[in-house]
Amino acid sequence: MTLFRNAVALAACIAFTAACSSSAAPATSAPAAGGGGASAAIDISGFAFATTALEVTKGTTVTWSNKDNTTHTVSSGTPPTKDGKFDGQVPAGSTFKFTFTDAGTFKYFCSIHNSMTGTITVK
Ligand SMILES: [Cu+2]
Repeated sequence: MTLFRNAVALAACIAFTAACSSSAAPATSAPAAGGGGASAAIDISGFAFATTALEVTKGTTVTWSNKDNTTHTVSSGTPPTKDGKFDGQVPAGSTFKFTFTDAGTFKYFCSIHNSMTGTITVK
């Protein structure tokens, strides 16, 4: 009887541990290897990137938030040519994230509205 009860307690403990560790994982975003794990945010509003020139450190994750009622894209390159480094479609109310792991100057634009441009400088 005691043995059975211990087995139940052990099973409950394992289940709890598993549930606990799986729910804890997404709560904090672990920094990518070699990165600083910093974050930055850019709003997309009024058919423009609110911050057109942003300087970040290597490993920073930039999140673009589309506040407009239409879809935009965050496409690396200069209009109208994408260079393929990143290319996110951002529906109204949605976000796009990209982590900059290499130093350099990264120009981007909206491939739907080519007048929308921005630059991320990674140091
Ligand atoms: Cu757009």
